[in-house]
Amino acid sequence: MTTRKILIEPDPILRKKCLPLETVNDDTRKLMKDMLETMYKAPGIGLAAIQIGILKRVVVIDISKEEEKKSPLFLVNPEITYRSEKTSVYEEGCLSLPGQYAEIERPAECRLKYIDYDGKPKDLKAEGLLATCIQHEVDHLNGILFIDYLSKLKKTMIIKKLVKQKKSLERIVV
Ligand code: K1U
Ligand code: ZN
Repeated sequence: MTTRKILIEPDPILRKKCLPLETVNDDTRKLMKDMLETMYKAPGIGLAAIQIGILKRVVVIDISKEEEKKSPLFLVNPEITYRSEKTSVYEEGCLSLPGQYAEIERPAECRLKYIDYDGKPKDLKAEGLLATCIQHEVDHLNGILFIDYLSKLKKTMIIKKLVKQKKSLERIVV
């Protein structure tokens, strides 16, 4: 398994729309294993392929706690088929927006259709953090970041901070 570099906003690739996969083969499984390793190392609870520069509709998620057994979910071509009227608010983070967090309101429950690691079609009902994480990751596949739900002022401030962070890191590395 290989860990991959995670793209940071403002990177134009993060704003692209990802394409569905036609089949799940060994290359797809290698990609999903690399994504999982990259996510665990970050650390994070989710990762979309677009965040490592691959414009395919592939997501990995693991919301298990450190003391619990790992419980990864591999989602190919995930499609949200139901969103509840009831909403919930979570403080979200994003591996492409390091150090930035904001409370985001989303449907509290959702239902998802996807293809699993073995290429089998699956259906999943989710609530709580899992529902939030699924919606955050499916947004990535459509070029959407959680900052897009904030006011223009808050969004601009976050992007400015990230640009500044990137410049100071480049100064250290050079
Ligand atoms: O998609 C991503 O950028 C990953 C993101 C997923 C996410 C977090 C919170 C709400 C919705 C979606 C993250 O994993 S950010 C890091 C994080 O949440 C975390 C890190 C270490 C331990 C526990 C959580
Ligand atoms: Zn994210």
